[in-house]
Amino acid sequence: MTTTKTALITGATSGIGEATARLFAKQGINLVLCGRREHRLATLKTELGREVATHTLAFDVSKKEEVKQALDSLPAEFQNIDILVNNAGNAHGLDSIQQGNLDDWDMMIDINVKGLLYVSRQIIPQMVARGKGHLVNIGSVAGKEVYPNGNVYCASKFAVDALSQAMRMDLYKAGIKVTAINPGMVETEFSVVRFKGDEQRAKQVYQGLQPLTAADIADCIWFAVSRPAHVNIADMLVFPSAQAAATQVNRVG
Ligand code: NDP
Ligand code: 8X3
Repeated sequence: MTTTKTALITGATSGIGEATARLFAKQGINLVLCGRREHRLATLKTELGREVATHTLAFDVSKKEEVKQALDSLPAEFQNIDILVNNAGNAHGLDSIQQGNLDDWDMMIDINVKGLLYVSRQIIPQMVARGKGHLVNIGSVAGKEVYPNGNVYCASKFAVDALSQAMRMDLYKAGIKVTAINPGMVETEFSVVRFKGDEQRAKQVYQGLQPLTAADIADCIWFAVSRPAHVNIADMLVFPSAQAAATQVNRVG
């Protein structure tokens, strides 16, 4: 007998999270979609709700009380989360350590690290109680190596890398898999957010190469979560073919 699974995806309103929601819906996975932009959540609910049961939750992952309130409000049929995709996150700024903006630093640590922890802490106990579940943490090449001016963003993703390893150690005996997916350059809203809405500067990041798409990373996430029960994809580092390391990018033209 096959039972329908339910996935909770943070940062489902754009980029990698949205692409993952679309792919999961095609695969018949019921969805809890999270993000702050309510109009985008509503649109996704209308669209994907035609394919699978879909619930949306608008909250800021960096606000402890909001996280608790939102996740406590899940209707009974969405309370058993089989797959948690910890994807919400962004870079804010690309400044040297001596010129960094403290508010940018707070956001990156609060969202990328503390947000991932708050959501995970709320969801993991029901996985432990049921003896099964799968956490997919979206890290980055920036969590494997640092690059100039990447400082605090890299630190936040190194923390995600550490937490993925630590979660695996704490949870494997409870029957829970933990996967880290670490993308290189993916063209999403990521660089627009990093450069505070400067679309021209964001475009330049991907000039002269074919970057990954959000759908490429959704494919990797789906690969990881669709393995047989005895297989855990622990860690994936995924580059566009034109990238070999954080600072090694082959641009043409
Ligand atoms: P996008 O900017 O397209 O998506 C970011 C998502 O995170 C949005 O859905 C946004 O939703 C959500 N989010 C941001 N801040 C918060 C918050 N405080 N509370 C709740 N949700 C939040 O970027 P990507 O899809 O590229 O990024 C997704 C993940 O992938 C991030 O963790 C990023 O670090 C990682 N990554 C991206 C790479 C890239 O090159 N693009 C490479 C490696 C890793 P909303 O604004 O509605 O809240
Ligand atoms: C996002 C990719 O290269 O800006 O994590 O760190 S990068």
